[in-house]
Amino acid sequence: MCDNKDLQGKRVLVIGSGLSGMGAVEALCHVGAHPILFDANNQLSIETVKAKLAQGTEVDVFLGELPEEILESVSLAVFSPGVPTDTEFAEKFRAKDIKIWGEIELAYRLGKGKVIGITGTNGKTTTTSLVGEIMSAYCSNVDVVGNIGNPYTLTALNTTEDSVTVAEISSFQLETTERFCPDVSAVLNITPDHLNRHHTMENYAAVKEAITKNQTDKQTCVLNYDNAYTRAIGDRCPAQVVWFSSTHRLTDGFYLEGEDICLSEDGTAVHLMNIHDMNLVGMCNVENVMAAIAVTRAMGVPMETILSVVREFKAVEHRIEFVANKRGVDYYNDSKGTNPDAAIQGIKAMSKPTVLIGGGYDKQSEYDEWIEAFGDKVKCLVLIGQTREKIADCARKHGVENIILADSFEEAFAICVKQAQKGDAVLLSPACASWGMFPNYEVRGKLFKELVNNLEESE
Ligand code: UMA
Repeated sequence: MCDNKDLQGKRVLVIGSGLSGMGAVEALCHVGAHPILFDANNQLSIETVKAKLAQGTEVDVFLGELPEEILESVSLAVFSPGVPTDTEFAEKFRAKDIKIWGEIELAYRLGKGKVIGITGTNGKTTTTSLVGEIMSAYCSNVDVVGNIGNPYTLTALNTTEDSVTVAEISSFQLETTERFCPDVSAVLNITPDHLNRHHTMENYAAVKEAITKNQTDKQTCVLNYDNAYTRAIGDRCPAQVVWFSSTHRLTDGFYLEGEDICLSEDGTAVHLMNIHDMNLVGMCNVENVMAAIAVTRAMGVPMETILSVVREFKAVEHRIEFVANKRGVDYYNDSKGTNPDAAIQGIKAMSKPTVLIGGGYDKQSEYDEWIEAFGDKVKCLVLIGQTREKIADCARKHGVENIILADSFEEAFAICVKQAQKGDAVLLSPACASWGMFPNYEVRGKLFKELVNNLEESE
């Protein structure tokens, strides 16, 4: 995998000074390349950007406009995930035959050992964390990296032949892969998301499929049998496919029968575990668990080890996370419900009348299916952000009457507290990204939890 020598002495342009870009700069310095860092945000200062790097990291920083002559001196650019690849800016690189890699391609080429790559519209973080915990119970030297918030480039250089890297990979990150080839890949589901970046579902699904494009029949790809897009990948996939399904009794693969997760292979079906033995709620999590079992089994982990970790595993932060019961009301943080499909899982997991906070950054999603999933569970819909009017119109069309628009997150929360009565639930599951109001969904979720925890027990 390793072409460190190819990078030695090379000038490499890194675009974006966020988590991913900083990881790329550090890794490039370690292998003796000369990174140049560019960020389009002219509000940043060179000093603050440099201060984010480890001491001794040598890098030239350019902000705002990229000087044209830089393109003459580089043959490789590393784009951060948030930088689109179908723009005039990216075209300039292709016109000059400058290769465009991203975090995943760079780190993969620098790393050693086994690699697991997990993608999908929803469930990536939960599945990646669970796979990480199962692998850690089986072997040492496990790194959990990627979209989960830990740049792959920061761990790749410390890996050895015995290492296992578990990477959560977004569609943004897959756009810039070239040779990336995980030993085990998984595509959990593909539903509409990020259409402002990928434009069509076909483009989006094709980018997700890239996770398996370089695999061979000695490697494994875990796919969801219930999703039309992931099922179609099975027809073209170069790897051995392992299926999972929560709606079909498969003759070959992992499936749900009543409340039991089962495995059928070579004509024999075995019961693995009851879904009530896990500490996670919602059908989405049953699917995530089946995918994680399939992935880790393909990595050779004994089933007893896998199941004992699954039984102990708790929900990841911001994913249908129970925060507290205050004044008889249950508060749930599903800030990671950043698209309608994820938010459908959030509302489906509620069993009480619910006051729901929705809205945020506009990714040009459609909200009908999400609102249809409310049934008669949502007693009040509190809307925030850029999409609040669009969602309100859609909700009215579907007969939702109690809709309140708020100007800030704090105001939305105060409305929820007023609207919720003893025995109700308040759910933050916005169906939208947080951008525009927050830097990311974590900050939004943490603010929600802080507001809940600051509530007095009694009025
Ligand atoms: N920038 C430019 N030009 C552009 C766009 C951005 O210079 O055209 C600059 C911005 O000014 C900013 C920097 O790039 O300074 C931000 O880069 P980024 O948006 O790629 O964010 P990072 O901090 O590098 O974090 C990225 C991922 N972010 C996105 O995909 C938007 C993180 O995923 C990921 O954890 C991290 O790399 C490490 O891999 C977050 C995310 O929101 C969690 N992911 C999306 C999702 O899950 O839906 C895909």
